[in-house]
Amino acid sequence: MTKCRQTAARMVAYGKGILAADESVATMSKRLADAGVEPTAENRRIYRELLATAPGLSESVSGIIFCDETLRQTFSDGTPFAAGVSELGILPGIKVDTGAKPCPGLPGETVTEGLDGLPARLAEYAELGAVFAKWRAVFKITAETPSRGAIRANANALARYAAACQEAGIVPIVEPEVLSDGEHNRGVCRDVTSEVHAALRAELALLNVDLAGIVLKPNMVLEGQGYGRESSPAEVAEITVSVLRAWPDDLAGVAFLSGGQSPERATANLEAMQTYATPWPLTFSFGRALVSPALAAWHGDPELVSAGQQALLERVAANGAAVRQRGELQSV
Ligand code: 5MM
Repeated sequence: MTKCRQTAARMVAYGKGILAADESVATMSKRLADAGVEPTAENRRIYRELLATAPGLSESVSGIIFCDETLRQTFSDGTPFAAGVSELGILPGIKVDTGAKPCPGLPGETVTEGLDGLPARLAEYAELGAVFAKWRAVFKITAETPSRGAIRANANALARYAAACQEAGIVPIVEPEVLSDGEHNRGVCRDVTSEVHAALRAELALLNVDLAGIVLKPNMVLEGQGYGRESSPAEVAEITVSVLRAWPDDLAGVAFLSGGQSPERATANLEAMQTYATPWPLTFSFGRALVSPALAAWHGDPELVSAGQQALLERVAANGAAVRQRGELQSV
């Protein structure tokens, strides 16, 4: 088994998921400011240390995705983040894309950038302790989008990133996110997500990416936020799994993003997925659905670090319990 396959298997190990704490400096600063916390590098560090050191986090969290800033920071005791979480039994990961930027030729659409110099950056991140990486492509549903051009450009970039990661011995989390903005029904989201995944599979194959050494991080198939009726967990699970069935059996695993769902809805949908027998585990790689309650509980008060950690642990435990139902609930 290659190193990437071994790491990927650990990332999606039974009962565990991934914590996405890789907000860019701009996004994290805004979230801190919205919570009444001064958006300084030190406060971003304190917040990420609060998350990473929540007692017992590794019971249900296999890995944490950090951003460049955090990977270069240390815990309060001087231990670098990567070494610190490794000692806690958690795999350190790094977001390596440089963001979704306007795509030339396609007004209103984006292509995620970060390929220039990527092999050298991956080598440095490996030196800093990262064993997996993440790259997110973003697709918005409107009457005209996503276009075939945007789908192809982003799928190609995701595949080039994935191939570069595997050459560096780093597992790529491959994240094609179809946003839930819009008034479409979940059938439209299914069709767009299917088209995006098909393009992605084709590009991954052309670049000889080993599916057993990647983790797919897709959106759940949902209605648009403005649609008016929320699909039930059973409906979300059925339609999401129907899309994922196109992926070969050797894919290491699927770890969903939460995509702006409430923490409770994301967990309920994840739990409903477990009723389906699939060749790959279906787990979580949530950002907001795990950390929003923690940020609200802490809101920068040093006296409330423990309260913030408890809020995180509550969501982590709920999602860990959900994915531990795999095997017990499977009926299809
Ligand atoms: C944690 O946020 C990640 C990075 O966001 P920016 O680069 O835009 O600041 C983001 O990619 C995240 O990992 C995924 O979207 C999943 O997060 P959610 O909140 O959708 O589960």
